[in-house]
Amino acid sequence: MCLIVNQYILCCLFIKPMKIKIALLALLLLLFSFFKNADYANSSSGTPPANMTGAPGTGNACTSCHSPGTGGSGAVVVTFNGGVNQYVAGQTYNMSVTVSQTGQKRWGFSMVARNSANQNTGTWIPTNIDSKVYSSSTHIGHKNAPNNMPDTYTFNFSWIAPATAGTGNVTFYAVGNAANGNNNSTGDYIYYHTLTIAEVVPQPTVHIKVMLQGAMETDTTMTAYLNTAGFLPQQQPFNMPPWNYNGSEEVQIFPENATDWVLLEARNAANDTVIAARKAALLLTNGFLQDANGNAGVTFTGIAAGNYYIAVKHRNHLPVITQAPLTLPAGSNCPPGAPCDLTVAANVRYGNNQLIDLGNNTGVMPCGDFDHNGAITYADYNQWKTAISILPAYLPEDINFDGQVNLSDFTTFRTNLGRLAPQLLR
Ligand SMILES: [Ca+2]
Ligand SMILES: [Ca+2]
Repeated sequence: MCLIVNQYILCCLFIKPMKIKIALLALLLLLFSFFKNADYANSSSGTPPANMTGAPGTGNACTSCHSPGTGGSGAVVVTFNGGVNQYVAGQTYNMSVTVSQTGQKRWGFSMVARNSANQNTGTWIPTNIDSKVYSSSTHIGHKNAPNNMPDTYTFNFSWIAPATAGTGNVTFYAVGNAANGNNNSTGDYIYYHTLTIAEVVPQPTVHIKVMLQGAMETDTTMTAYLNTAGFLPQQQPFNMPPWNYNGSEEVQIFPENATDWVLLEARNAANDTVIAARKAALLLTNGFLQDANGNAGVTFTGIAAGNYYIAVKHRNHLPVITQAPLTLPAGSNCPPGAPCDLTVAANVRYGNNQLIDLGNNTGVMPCGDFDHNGAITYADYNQWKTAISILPAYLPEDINFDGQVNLSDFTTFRTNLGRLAPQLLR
């Protein structure tokens, strides 16, 4: 007598009694093999097995079960970010995997993302019921392999790039199965595809507008006298207490409209006492800033794109800080009145107390903090008094930017006695 179970033919006719145990054992082995195979096919259509993506160190073992496996006319194609194969740390991207082969109708895939050290990187996010994350979140693959979809099928999902910058190139290793949907592992074809994407490290540039009370030449313009007179230092001047900033910012030829140097701080959005980065930059007569290299705006190094409070410090004016964190990079300019416009009191922390309103909707940073301690006091007055009559130069006590220290500086200074910067800037 013979039994036909799947592709197996089990015969037990004419078996002698002493061979019954052996025959039963053989039958059990065949049944085990059948159920194991059936279970495997079933589980693979539910979720693909791990480590079969073709990534280095893993097997291309889909073809060990699916046959013929190779030699098909189809393909699997990984698409990242609409074909823009670049990413920024921490950002979320749309991805897809398309498996195709004319005549086939059931579809599966599995994929990993690896850095240049072949370590899994980033985070998979399924966005549809046809895909799932598995194998300790390292893989994304099909869920209940879609069936009765002729010729091609596309899986869509998302991938979140690693949180911090510096990962570099990331390679996606994908395997696709173009199956015939016969509920068995026969008649299926396996394809592989790798796609490498490059990391882009954004330039966290900010565009800020500020005005210095002592430098105002008109209601809306500051003087460039210290520049035209040749007094501006070519190297940034904040390499002394209390700033102790050792940046290498240097200008060979100043733009004609340079007023002075300022020091910017990017502060942590979750804790505004934490300084994430600093940069010295040039303040122009129209209130905008530019980097020492001539580029518009101020570009920080060593920090990722994101949200930061921005503080602006000057050698003899009280510092200010933005009311809210700004998102960096921040476009190509600072539109009038936007949160980056620190001539508007509403955009400055305690702005109505910190800025001096010139009466034309322009708020300016108060002058007179000669000793740079964030407070305008009699200590500043005493310092000014002893600085009178020295030769013209780049002087902390020269608050009206004419290169000299005399009564004209005191006239402006005395009205500011008692003013304080916010505690976190002192
Ligand atoms: Ca002071
Ligand atoms: Ca002066």
